[in-house]
Amino acid sequence: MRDLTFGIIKPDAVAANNSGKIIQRILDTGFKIRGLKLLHLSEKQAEGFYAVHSERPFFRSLVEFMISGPVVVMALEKENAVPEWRALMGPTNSKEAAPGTLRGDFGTDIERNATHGSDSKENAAIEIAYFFNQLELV
Ligand code: FUP
Repeated sequence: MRDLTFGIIKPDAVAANNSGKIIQRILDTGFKIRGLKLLHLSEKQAEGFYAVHSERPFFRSLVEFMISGPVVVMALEKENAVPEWRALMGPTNSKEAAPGTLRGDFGTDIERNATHGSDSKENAAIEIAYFFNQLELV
């Protein structure tokens, strides 16, 4: 069954001109792009998106990073989209991510890790709805 997941190309990867390479990898891995846009998040948007982490020590720094430049937000469709997208990204910490994964190839550390991906179908639906309305999904 084909599912949707939500992804972000984060400010580090956009600033390094890696968006195109990352989108090509996404397509080459068999995802269909159902929604795509370039945004510069406001502080409020970033805080809301990461609200679940608001009590964590890294929250402020994460929000500052996420608003430091434009991001690309994406709704991605594939069979088992949530685990497939997380596998393509690799582990959260880019220092531990293998070459061939997006975080391994385009990220730097646990904060500047190039991409975001939903961790469940339920959160994918919430995160897609946070950034896209129905008319923006093909
Ligand atoms: P993931 O689901 O792989 O994005 O990872 P988490 O939900 O654990 O973390 C959410 C975001 O917080 C990650 F993108 C990276 C960031 N983070 C830090 O900046 N520092 C930490 O110590 C842990 C996570």
